[in-house]
Amino acid sequence: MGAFFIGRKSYLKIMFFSLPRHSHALKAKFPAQSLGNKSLWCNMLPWLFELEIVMFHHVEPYAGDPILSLNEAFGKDPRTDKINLSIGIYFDDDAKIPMLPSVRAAELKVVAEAGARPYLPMEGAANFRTAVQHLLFGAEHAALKAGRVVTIQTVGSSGGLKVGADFIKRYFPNTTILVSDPTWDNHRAVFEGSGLTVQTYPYYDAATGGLRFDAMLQALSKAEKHSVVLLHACCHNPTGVDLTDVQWQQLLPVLQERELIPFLDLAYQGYGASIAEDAFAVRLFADSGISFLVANSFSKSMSLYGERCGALTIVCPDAAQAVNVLGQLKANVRRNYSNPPMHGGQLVARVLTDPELRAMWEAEVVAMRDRIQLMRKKLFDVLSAKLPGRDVSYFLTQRGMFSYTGLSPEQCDRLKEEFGVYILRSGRMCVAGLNSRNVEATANAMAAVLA
Ligand code: KET
Repeated sequence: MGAFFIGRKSYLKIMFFSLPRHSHALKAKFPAQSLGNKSLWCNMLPWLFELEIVMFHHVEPYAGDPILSLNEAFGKDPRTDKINLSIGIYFDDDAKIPMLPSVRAAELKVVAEAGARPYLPMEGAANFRTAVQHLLFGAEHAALKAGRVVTIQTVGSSGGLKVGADFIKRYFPNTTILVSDPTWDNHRAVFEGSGLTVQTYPYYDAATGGLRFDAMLQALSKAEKHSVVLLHACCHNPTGVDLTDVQWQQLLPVLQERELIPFLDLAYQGYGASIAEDAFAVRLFADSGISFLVANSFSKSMSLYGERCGALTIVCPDAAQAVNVLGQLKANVRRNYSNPPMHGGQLVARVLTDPELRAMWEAEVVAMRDRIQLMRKKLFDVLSAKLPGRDVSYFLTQRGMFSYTGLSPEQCDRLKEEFGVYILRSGRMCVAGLNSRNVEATANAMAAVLA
């Protein structure tokens, strides 16, 4: 008998609860003829004990997510003057997540008309999918007319990225996905989670706060054929540094020449220049005839974070391939979560297709974008007055919700601990969390840690 000791209580617990539960495994491991053997019981107990007590002993602790965990820490911070610039959420000037009037009006109509709640198809609601295609490409785009574009409704654009990543892994199993250096932290997690190899291409220039465009082109011109290139269509996360239209045009032939597969992430449509202009890369690529993927989101543009409204679109070479691609996307959805939820997508479809609500929404997006711009300007004014030797003009040139402040992780920690100002340890600040009451305090805190 091995050295295995067990208390009377545990022994009884195991006999009563574990034996019946594991009877199949028990019969296989200890054949009936050995039941008369005394030592059987001594062998069986540690085995049962292991099944019961140490089943998940190899499960390691989760270190947490750099964005979501910081946002949770903010929620628990008891200080009343704390400032949340961590997560990519647009807050209004009262530090509230807005319920956009256009979306609210759409919701009242949708709820008034709502009937039974059947399952949606695997690919989502038809009216949502068509509305998304028109938003991305313009209603009259030749690629839509040719039937070579497929769109599925997904659980946020995160869901779109994940379904797209699984699709890539299945049909280009040995390919590499190239992401910008740096990128949204979750890109790497999603793509590695699908079994893909993730590498980076040069992007952000820490010296100038701008783009290393030549280095980016050079790296991509050497990439392996059929590598996937993740590109932020607008409002780059975390840097706020975007390609100009001319740079997108210069990038296109490199992608074509190397037969690379672009995967556009369009999570901030409307926060850059305008709803249409922010889709410039999507439309340019579709015009060119190349095949590519787009994951887009309504979390930020319609302030519908918790409704999880997004889509995955794949532009294919022709209509016949599009049919098969759509079929495989549906199969992927079926084996993951079966079909998307209904409510949020119907709000989005209503806002996009009702002319009055659409006009309201477009004006609301302009107001959100303008307010962020105003905060950028205020931050710049205070900081440049306080730190005359330091160039903080990047706050004015970077676009969208984020700016890369260049603060070190230790300076970010100090901001949080001493001043209650939460920005990511990478130095990313969500400018959309600033308002007329906290912008000055933020600038003062930044000046203090930078001095
Ligand atoms: N892409 C990018 C570039 C992105 O910043 C986000 C969210 C998403 C996709 C996912 O959005 P969804 O709600 O799934 O459609 N970013 C913010 C929130 C987060 O990390 O989940 C952020 O960076 O703070």
